[in-house]
Amino acid sequence: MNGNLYASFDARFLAHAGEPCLRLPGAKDWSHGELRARASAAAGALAGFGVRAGDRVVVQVAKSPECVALYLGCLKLGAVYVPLNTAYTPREVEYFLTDAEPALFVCGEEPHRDAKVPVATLDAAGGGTFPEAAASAAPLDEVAQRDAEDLAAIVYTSGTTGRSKGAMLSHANLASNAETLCETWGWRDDDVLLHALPIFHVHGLFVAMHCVFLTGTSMIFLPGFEAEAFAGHLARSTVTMGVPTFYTRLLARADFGREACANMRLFISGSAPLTEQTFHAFEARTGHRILERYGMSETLMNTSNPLDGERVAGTVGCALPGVEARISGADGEVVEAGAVGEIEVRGPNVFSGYWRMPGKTAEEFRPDGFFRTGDMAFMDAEGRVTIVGRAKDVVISGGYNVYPKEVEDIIEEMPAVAETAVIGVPHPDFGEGVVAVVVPAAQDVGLDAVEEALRGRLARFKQPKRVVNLETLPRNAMGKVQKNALRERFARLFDEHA
Ligand code: MLC
Ligand code: AMP
Repeated sequence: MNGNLYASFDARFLAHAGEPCLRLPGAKDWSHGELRARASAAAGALAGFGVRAGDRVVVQVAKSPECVALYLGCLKLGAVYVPLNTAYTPREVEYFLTDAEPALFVCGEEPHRDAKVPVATLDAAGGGTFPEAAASAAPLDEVAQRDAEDLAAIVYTSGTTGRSKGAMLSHANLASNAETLCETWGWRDDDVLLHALPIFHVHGLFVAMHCVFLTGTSMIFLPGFEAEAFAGHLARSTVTMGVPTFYTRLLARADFGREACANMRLFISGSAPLTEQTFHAFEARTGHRILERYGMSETLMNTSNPLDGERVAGTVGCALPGVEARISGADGEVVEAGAVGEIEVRGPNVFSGYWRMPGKTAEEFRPDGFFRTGDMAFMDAEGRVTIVGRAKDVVISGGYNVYPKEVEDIIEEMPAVAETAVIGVPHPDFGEGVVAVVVPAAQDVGLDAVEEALRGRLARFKQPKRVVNLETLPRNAMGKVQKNALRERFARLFDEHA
């Protein structure tokens, strides 16, 4: 048996060859057969660039059907796919290239730097040296033989120390999670997924697309999320997946309601907390109870509210079939039902470790194989999980993780700044908004000056949306900055936009 995830997709692509797979508004649809042919061509092109099974391919390109073919081509060839957020600056990308040591870097345009790594391009319109190579290379017909435990992808997640860690995901991790989700969410033969998420994170790349590939169904494939267009496409869709910002932006439209959702059977939310307020407002407006699930790059999906049973607002549901979840106290002992602790998970979905970081990997796993998520939660007697906060210092803005340490390190290089604490506070659009609390060296420091210091060094979504000046930062007896006190104090900073 071939453990290559692509082998499962290949069977569905063949079986549904004549049916649409990627529905592309304004352009010709790609059938399953066409996607299969494009994946083989991409695999052939990768081989032509010298990529072999086990090699990493770092990809930082705009969302396009050609990028989907590139991802599938990597799998087919047995290479390891390493997606990067398109918002990352060249300075940020440099780190990933050094760390991943890829055989090929596929990017939107030729980078202005000494290429230490072979480069190919793939632009937003599907042009570039990679598709050119794919058009002329001999397609790869064979699906590379892979062990299920072999690496399929490395997904970078930032670390609380500021250094990004590559979560190593195997074919087995991806396959087991995809199968479980299709089952849990009752994927139907006639389902049409509305896909507006980016495809450089696990949510859009694996959770959403794999449900389609594993069932031979189709998706309306949008380049990004724009509320009006999205609402329009719901009429031809049955399922969608989004971050909570999708739902708050839909609700902000007075013309959005039951009529737009008449064809829909399921709205799924994840990557950030869905507030009870949004859950109830969405139900009142559309009649749909959003199904919230919980996961992360390292573990793929862990828990889900039920398809048929009660979906409880503010909870992320129970552990998925085959996944074990438990709540542990600071001492590492499992706590009783209802008590808050760190959520730990174990199962075929859980990654094998961080790329070339055995020390970090060992720190995050318990001796019995449970992975420490860094999320604080409680579980009721039925196993239903409610996330209440995070043990890790991370802000989640519009579904993107921002690690304060990374932002603080650069702001503190500013001569005008004595010290800073970067926090996340409630934001009506992004759920949490990044705020820099700054102790100025002399005169107050403005947002402009901070933006100037961060320009080109940090992705825009990580940059503070507000800067607040304080004479001192609150500290505890140990000298540690009390971010909770700051979060409380500035909790209403973005209120005026509500
Ligand atoms: C964009 N901007 C953001 C932002 N997204 N700022 C903070 N947080 C964000 N998430 C900024 C841009 O830098 C720009 O700033 C301005 O907002 C407008 O940019 P845009 O590109 O027009 O934004 P928009 O398309 O409206 O994007 C918002 C969004 C997008 C919510 C649609 O962020 C998004 O698609 N988020 C999904 C993230 C996701 O897929 N997460 C899954 C991670 S996996 P300026 O100032 O330059 O104009 C995971 C595991 C799991 O978490 O469980 O799923
Ligand atoms: P990432 O590292 O980008 O994969 O983000 C994973 C993190 O997103 C998790 O550790 C959680 O903190 C958060 N997350 C994902 N889904 C949910 C959810 N439904 N509710 C609350 N937080 C979530």
